[in-house]
Amino acid sequence: MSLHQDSDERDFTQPIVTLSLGLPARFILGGLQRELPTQKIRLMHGDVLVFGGPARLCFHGIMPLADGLHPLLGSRRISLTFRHA
Ligand SMILES: O=C(O)CCC(=O)C(=O)O
Ligand SMILES: [Mn+2]
Repeated sequence: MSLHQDSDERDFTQPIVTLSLGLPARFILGGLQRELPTQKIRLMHGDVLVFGGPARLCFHGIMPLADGLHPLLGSRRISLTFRHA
């Protein structure tokens, strides 16, 4: 998933909450403009990531997954994303 901003919601006062399941992923967290530097955060099975407040509109994405086999979910990653639409 390439670098993007979650900006379709009507209410930016509510955070975006994601739950990662299955294969590990590298989350790319940037700034409020696409051009700003990014950092990578490793997300493992069961990790919850919350971005809200001043980070709510930060650009973000997911690096392509490395091959692997998760003991419960096999060769896949599932991301449950909660947002106030
Ligand atoms: O897969 C993820 O953890 C991020 C998902 C995401 O950014 C989105 O659904 O907008
Ligand atoms: Mn997003």
